[in-house]
Amino acid sequence: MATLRVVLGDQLSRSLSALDGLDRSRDVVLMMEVREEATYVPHHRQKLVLVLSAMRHFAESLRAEGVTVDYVALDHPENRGSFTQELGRALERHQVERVVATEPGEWRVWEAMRGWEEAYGIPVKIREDRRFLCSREAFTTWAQGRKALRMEFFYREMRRSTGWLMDGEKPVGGRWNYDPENRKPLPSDARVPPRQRFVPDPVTRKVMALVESRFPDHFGELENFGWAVTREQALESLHHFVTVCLPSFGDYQDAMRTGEDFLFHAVLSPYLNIGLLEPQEVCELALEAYAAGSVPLTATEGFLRQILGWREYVRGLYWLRMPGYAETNFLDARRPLPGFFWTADTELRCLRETIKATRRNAYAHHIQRLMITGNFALLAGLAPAEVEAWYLVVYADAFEWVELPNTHGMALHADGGLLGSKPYAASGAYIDRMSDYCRDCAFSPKVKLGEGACPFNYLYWHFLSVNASRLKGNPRMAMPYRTLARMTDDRRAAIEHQARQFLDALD
Ligand code: FAD
Ligand code: DLZ
Repeated sequence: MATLRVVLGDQLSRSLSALDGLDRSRDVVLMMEVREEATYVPHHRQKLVLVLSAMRHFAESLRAEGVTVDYVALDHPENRGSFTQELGRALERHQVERVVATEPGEWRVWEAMRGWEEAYGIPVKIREDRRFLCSREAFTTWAQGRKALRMEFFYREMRRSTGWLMDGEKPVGGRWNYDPENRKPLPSDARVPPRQRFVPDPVTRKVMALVESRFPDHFGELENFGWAVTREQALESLHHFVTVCLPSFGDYQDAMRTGEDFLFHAVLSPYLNIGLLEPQEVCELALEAYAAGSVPLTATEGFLRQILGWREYVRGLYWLRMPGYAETNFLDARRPLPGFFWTADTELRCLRETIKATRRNAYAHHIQRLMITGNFALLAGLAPAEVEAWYLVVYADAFEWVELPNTHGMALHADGGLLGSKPYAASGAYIDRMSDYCRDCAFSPKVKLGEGACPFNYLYWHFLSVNASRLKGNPRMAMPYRTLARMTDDRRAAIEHQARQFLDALD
């Protein structure tokens, strides 16, 4: 039976279920560059280049195996601009009896895909995406009947089922989680290894020119483009990370330093998310390094937790709760996104540096995303939908299944605590402890109120104050609310006044 096999831009894995049973003599693999995917949000230009160049390289690698690939380029004169429309046009070109695809990563595309069979009157088989360590079905089973869907308990189940870092029924080292050891500030004399960059080859350069000409107004610098665009390059990055950075990853996971955009982080999320790497092989390589004695347990566990724990958990949650998940707004946050999220034109140095790095690299590490831009959005009461759209635009690794739970749930607490037991709200003291941003800032984290006070300080108390009816009953918030209650009325009024002035100026 001749089959048309659809491969999307984040499905660039040879092991993809849509390619199971591929018959080289009859089947056709369809890959489509379409305008709708580049513009449903105006992605960072580096993300566009990464996805399109990696797609083109993947198509070449299939062709080198003797597979027939029908590749529709973005600038093909007849390109109709969307997956559904392009599938229709492809079905006019090919005599096939069925279409096979792998379930997509985003709800939006899933809905479109489910309409294909009816739209074109041809059998469409949508197969499971097996590239995750926990299937959607297994996550649903785990979630059934639970009051709280905490990541930590999910992660323990995943440790048990994979046997990774397990000593029989017990976690290796006697603890499940070494998070408290993963929060050291970076010593001022610490040396950070340089990052690998891959010089753009002719395929990438051609895509860069295409993106420059078609999407000149999209956010982000392109000159720095150095992402891996092939599986071989992504594997090189993985090995570099495990041998050079992973040993220090655990200690400095939460640290931030001006000009050090990557520190000891993996910088592998874009490759995992588009399929150039698979989570299993990434975890296994880290575990091998641990077994060989070259990486400490704290770093290995810390890293494993991110991939086996957080990454699988947010994906499970996304599919469990969509489409309603995106609609909640527990804190009733409504303020529009300030313009400086795009321009970096702000006096707050932590925000300025994080946004500049984001523009430069289409990357910021987790703590910058959560505790700088995310924390500000939370404290300032920015509207979840606007913040989520920003996160989906600006990072090379941004796909809704992973971006939305992290932004809506973890950073903004807009899901009312489904993902996190309390909001990740912090004042300037946290930023000062974990970074060097405060050093040359126009504001001081030591000044709580009045002239020169760090806005994170008074916004923090203002946030608690305006959300008291929603958060005061949370046992994990008891301590800050007790502190707030001990403040004099005058002090509370002064906080309110300064916070209002600051927020009004944002508007
Ligand atoms: P490391 O810190 O080195 O971690 C290793 C790997 O673990 C990552 O490559 C990633 O695959 C996985 N991982 C770590 N933390 C998470 C997490 N919280 N959720 C899911 N996977 C995780 N990650 C994305 O992949 N895409 C997104 O669009 C995205 N948006 C985010 C938005 C916000 C507001 C926040 C707070 C986090 C977001 N994250 C997102 C999670 C995390 O910040 C990134 O995965 C991480 O920064 C990627 O950099 P890295 O590869 O150097 O990761
Ligand atoms: C992100 C992206 C972009 C920018 N362009 C394309 C494209 O032209 N063709 C394609 O197949 N995929 C692209 N992607 C990735 C898709 O947006 C992704 O496959 C869906 O969001 C489903 O997860």
